[in-house]
Amino acid sequence: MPSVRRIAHEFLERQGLTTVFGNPGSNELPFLTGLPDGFRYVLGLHEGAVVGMADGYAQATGRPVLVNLHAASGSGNAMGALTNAVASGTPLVIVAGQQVRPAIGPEANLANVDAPALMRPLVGWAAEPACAQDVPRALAQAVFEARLQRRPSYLSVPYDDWAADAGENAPAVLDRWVERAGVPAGEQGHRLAEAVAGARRPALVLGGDIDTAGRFDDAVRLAERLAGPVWAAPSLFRLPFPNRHPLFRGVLPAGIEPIRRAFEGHDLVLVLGAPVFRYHEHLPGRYLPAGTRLIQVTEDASAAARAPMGEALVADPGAVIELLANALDASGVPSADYRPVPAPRSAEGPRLHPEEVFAALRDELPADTAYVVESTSTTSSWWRQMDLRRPGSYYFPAAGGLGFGLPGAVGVAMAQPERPVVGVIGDGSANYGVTALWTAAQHRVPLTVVLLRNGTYGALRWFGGLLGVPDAPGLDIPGLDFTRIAEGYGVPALHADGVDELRAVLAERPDGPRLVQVDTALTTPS
Ligand code: TZD
Ligand code: CA
Repeated sequence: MPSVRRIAHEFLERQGLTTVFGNPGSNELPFLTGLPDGFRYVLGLHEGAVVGMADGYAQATGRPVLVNLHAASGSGNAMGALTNAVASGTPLVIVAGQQVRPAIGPEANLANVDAPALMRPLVGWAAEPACAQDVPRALAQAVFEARLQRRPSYLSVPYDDWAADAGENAPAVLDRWVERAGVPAGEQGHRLAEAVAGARRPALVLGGDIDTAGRFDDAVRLAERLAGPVWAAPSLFRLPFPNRHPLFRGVLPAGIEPIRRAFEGHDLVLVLGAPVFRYHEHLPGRYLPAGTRLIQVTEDASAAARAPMGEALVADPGAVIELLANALDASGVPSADYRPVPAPRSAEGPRLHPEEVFAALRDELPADTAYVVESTSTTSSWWRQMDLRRPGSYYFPAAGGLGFGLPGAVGVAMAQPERPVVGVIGDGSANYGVTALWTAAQHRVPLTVVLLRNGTYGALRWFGGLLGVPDAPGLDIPGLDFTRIAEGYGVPALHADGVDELRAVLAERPDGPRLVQVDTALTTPS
């Protein structure tokens, strides 16, 4: 009879989960012995970076990814990063090592006392199998739960289980396949199409899920047929629509009152692939203007159930886009006239305005560049200067937890080595996931990190003003030189002194990782 480990490895191989992001400990070693040839273990030096890299990799490949963490301490280190993976619906399959079964009760060192409870409520499913023979089936469940729920799952496995005999039924799991279909039934689709076709002034709100699902171009087709304005959902983590398209109105501000204002005059708001809504700043008011009907289409049943207003249909928003685009006639606005970019603002003194940096990226990098952004005070500068027309062009920490950007960029670049990838990272944000630079160096990941150094937590200074807190301590971060930090992790780095030097450096096409630091002036997010 094969061992639990043999069956588990073969199952992962058949499901295509052969790239493992991890940081191991003693409990995990028995799972990692005898990995078949096709497996690749991507070592991260801190679990936050491990999850950030896996998140970027899974988002860019569109597939579940295996993450290997060490017991309670490693899982705990990963949890901040997991908040982002939850909000972006990333199917991470986390397998953590547990002490041997007889040592858990007495709480021997490295026993994860109640492993599933530790990870709830973040993960969609968490378990520790009741016996060794249930490990292969439970591993399969972890993979399918992550895929079906589009949420990380967590499996804790006592390390003595891996060598155990799997039992005669274990191979049955190897042939399992689980998928979902999310097309609305005829009557549901008909009603929705009628509501949309009958609207006088419809507006579209698109969430990051649209890009995740590969429906960026289909969304353009639908919008042009609707011929109404398009917003991106607030707290955006992927760009679902070309940001200079004539119908695009930008990312909705993440507050109740400004969203109501944006919808004024629309009889129908159709929200596709987003929660309603991920507000951030508390700006109270009425949710919707009087007479505005809101219909949300999402695959996430919880997002439908918890919305505070509106109607919801739990269905695949991609399938709904197709259904609606086919139901509407094709007399919409053509997409020819994309809005021009304004001249970048400049700053006083030697520092660059972030708009000058972003204009340089826009001009010097190819049009299909993927950007992973974690720079918080520069959001409005970013959208003023960028011209993103391709799917998979933009990633941002989905729950606002810093530490996704740098590792996420490494993961995206590993997933798409043929596509230019740039991390746009603040001097505050960089520190939360900085060890990912080492992984990038070891794997020679083709990636440019543009490090914006303004010497402060810029967004928090702005928030201090909003909240009437002008005197909070702990907001400045002087004395950081990321060229030396990067070199220490094995990544070549340079400091660009002016916009000409920056543009010249960005025009080069390196085949490995590099970091470009630039001093920038403090701006506000909006
Ligand atoms: N810790 C974590 C894990 N996530 C967070 N979001 C914060 C702290 C709080 N925080 C923000 O929300 S923005 C920010 C912090 C510390 C400042 C980021 O600084 P930066 O970017 O240099 O990356 P800006 O452009 O200077 O704001
Ligand atoms: Ca900063």
